[in-house]
Amino acid sequence: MPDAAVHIGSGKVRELYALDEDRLLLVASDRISTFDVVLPTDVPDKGRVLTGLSAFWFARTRDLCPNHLLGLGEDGRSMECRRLEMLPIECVVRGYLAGSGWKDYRETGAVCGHRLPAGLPESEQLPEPIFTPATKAHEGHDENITRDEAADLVGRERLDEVERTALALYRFAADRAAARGILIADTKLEFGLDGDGRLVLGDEVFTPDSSRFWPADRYRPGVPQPSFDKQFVRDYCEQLGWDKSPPGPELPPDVVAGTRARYVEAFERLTGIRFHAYVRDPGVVLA
Ligand code: PZK
Repeated sequence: MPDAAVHIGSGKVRELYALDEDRLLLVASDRISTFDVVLPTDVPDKGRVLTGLSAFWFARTRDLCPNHLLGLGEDGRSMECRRLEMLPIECVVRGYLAGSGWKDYRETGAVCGHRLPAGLPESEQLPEPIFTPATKAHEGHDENITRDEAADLVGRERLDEVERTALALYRFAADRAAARGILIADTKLEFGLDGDGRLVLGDEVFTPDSSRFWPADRYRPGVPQPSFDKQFVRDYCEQLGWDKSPPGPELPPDVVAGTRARYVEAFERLTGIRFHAYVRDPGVVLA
């Protein structure tokens, strides 16, 4: 950590520092959350896996949209970023019916104004991916909004640009991931504007914390799907009978080890790069 860095924000499992006027440092911890609660036990290397995956996707989507990545820390868990004027919306793209998308569809037949075919089962793949913006409320409690509400926040033309870009990014990542046995059911992207008003992709991208990753070989519409990364943690918590209010339970060593292995497996499958090679030299994901 550069000693001049000033702490300017905390996410549930990440920290944000200012390096200077134009640059930020985004540091991913090994903390893990489940059912919206951060657990007291770390999952070793989780921060490195998420940072490496994000950097991998940033490097491969630059032609679809410029992004804020400037460089990786030699620890592999921090990213130096361009400072942006962030847009006040969460840009969610859904390829499958899960989470709040499934809930809204069941209740209204539509998600964020997208009218969908009747009779779709939970977890079904949508005919086309849809852009479903949300407000930036306190973490984990974002509220879906319509296109008109999103346009009031960022302007109609900017929203059209964001929608086109978000859909193109999702298609790119979801296609590659599916070919490697991981379904990206949905994802949350965050965009900002640079000093010239150009749209720039920020935050973290196509990680298991910003997206729903499902194992493709167990995909079966009609029921909730297991999480690629957090299923051991969820199963353990359910088996304990924890009421899902803080504090969360400590995780036993076998659950930690199994979960770490799933994160590393996601990294290796999606990137085609061995995780130990990334730890030795984080720059391998940028090549
Ligand atoms: C920015 N966050 C989310 C909050 C975190 C992350 N490139 C950027 N320029 C300006 N602001 C941000 C970014 C990015 N990315 C991101 N909030 C502001 C956030 C707290 C902790 F790790």
